Amino acid sequence: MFRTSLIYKLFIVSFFYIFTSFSAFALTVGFAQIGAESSWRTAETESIKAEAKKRGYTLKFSDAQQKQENQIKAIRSFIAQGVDAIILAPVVETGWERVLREAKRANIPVILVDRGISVDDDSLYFTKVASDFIFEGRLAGSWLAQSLHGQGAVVELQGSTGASAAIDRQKGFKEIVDLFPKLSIIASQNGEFTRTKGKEVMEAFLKAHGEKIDAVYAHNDDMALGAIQAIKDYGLVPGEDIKLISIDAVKGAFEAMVDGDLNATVECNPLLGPLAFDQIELAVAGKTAPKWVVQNDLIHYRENAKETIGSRKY
Ligand code: GZL
Repeated sequence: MFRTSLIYKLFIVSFFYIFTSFSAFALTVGFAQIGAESSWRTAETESIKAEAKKRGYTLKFSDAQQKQENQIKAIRSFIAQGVDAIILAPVVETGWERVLREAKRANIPVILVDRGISVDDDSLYFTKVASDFIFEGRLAGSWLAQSLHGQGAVVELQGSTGASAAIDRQKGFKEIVDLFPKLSIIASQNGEFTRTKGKEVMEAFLKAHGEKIDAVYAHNDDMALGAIQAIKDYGLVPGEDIKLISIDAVKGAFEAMVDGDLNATVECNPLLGPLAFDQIELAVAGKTAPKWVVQNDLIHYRENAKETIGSRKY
């Protein structure tokens, strides 16, 4: 009697173990990515693809080429395919209610990564895994105010219009600049988070304001690298004649700091794969998560770029 009940219990436990591991193995996840506009974005995509592979999940990937309508189409396709969860990096903050209601009706949890959305009903997404962009803007503003001794003319290269990263990085930076009456943002324009557009916009700023410009605030490193090229073409020395601070802390930014062209960059970790899939596992297990899983950021300086560049993971 005793032996049979022990064997019976062992059978139940092992069956449960096999079933749960197979059910985790069988997870299929749809990832609606924005595009490949920056090296940060590429690093994020690689992190999510690598984590799916590591956990044995099937990942259906869609590159929206920066268009919200393509992301919405991808989400609808994931719903039709009956995926277990959806990862969305929302290109802009607004216009998601309808399609997220469709995902909710289909009982498919949506995990936001890297950017946020503005919806009245936050049950439309499970959680958001992202940095605090207002904090990043404040950090950049504080460094620049200190570096310029509280006075000077700043030009701003904004990220793509409507993106929460651009909206909040601008908000946080302006909060600090407004504390210094002699520090002003003399020009601010959309550089689309790309190197090419960042160079173009900086060329226009230099044409209009030339040597009046004391500093550049770029919402991401790729635009800052474009601005550096424009400053060199104009005949000025980036990092000296015009100081530059940007956000992301990608490898290219560290190389520019080692060369002396970029003064500082605020980290915005793109390696969101592990955290994103942890949230998916909570969601499919019927558990809850905070509405925002915050990535912490810090600032990196030209002065110590040489000793830190070797340890960078992206
Ligand atoms: C930030 C992300 C931004 C990066 C840019 O989470 O949305 O988009 O800062 C990227 O490099 O293009």
